[in-house]
Amino acid sequence: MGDSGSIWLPDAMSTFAGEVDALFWFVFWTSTVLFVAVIGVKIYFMIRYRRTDDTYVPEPVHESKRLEAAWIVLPTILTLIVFTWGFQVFLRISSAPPDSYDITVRAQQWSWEFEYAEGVTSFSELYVPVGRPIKLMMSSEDVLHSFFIPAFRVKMDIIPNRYTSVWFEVTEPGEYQIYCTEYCGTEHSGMLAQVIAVSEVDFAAWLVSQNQDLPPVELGERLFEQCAICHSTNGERLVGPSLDARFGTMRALADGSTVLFDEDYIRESIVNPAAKVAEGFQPIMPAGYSSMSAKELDGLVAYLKSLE
Ligand code: HEC
Ligand SMILES: [Cu+2]
Repeated sequence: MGDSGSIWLPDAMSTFAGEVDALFWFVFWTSTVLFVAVIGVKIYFMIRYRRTDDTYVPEPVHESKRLEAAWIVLPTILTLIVFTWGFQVFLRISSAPPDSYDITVRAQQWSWEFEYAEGVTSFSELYVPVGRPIKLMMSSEDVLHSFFIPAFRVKMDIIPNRYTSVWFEVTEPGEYQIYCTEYCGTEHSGMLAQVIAVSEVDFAAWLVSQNQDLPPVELGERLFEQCAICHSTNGERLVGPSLDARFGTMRALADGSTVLFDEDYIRESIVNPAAKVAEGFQPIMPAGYSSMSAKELDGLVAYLKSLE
């Protein structure tokens, strides 16, 4: 996280973040000046015209055309400035440059999946090259989520059955926090990811390294990042059961029966989680993993098998 921003705003690390901030400060300071002026005059009048004598009857006040014109014209000008300025910034933020690099974002309770043009996918880390516009096409596999990168001044709802998109261009290499900012269930606050912004060269190298065939256990370990919000591998009970040292043991199921925790059971638990529900847990594991490739499933099975 860029922690060196002011207490008001985090560091501005995208090309348009400065424009958003400028507008924010304009609205902030005009509001502050108006607030102080209105309250100040009010307090002055309260004291100046307070009732000091029970018999005193003040002169009736008559309208002042000049004053009325002023408080109609000035706020109108101010709101028009904020509107035209805001609309310009809004247009710039909402239309990605045509030469953007596309990344697909899939949100799911409670993890992020990023898929790059080259067919590479990553979980919980969004790699991007610095100095190049990045466009994200985002969708949800289940409920409402919202994608938020404070340092880039980027925020957009992610809605089931519909695409939304944002774009940004990062100005400096570094790591920046991604949040989900739409309450989406128990582990909503843990639905986090990092932007890893690196140079063009490093990004290309990263893509190549990801494209290499990984040994099954390593592939499984990487895929497991999306499961880790619900499954620990150290015995800790999260939303789902811990998955270490399970292989070859008997599992108690909610319907009172038992099942051997073997390759078949792992596979079935992933592609059809509702088929056998572990005792003491809610059947809330997402059904979306049924679209995993055979290779990915093999990797996950190999990884879970390898856990001591
Ligand atoms: C949203 C939370 C959630 C996510 C994400 C999730 N699971 Fe689960 N999973 C559960 C819950 C809850 C159970 C227990 C209930 C059941 O059996 O359906 C479970 C059960 C399992 C079981 C059976 C465990 C046992 O001890 O019987 C396996 C294996 C499993 N999950 C693997 C995975 C893998 C692999 C992933 C990632 C690809 C994953 N899960 C993602 C919640 C989740
Ligand atoms: Cu969410």
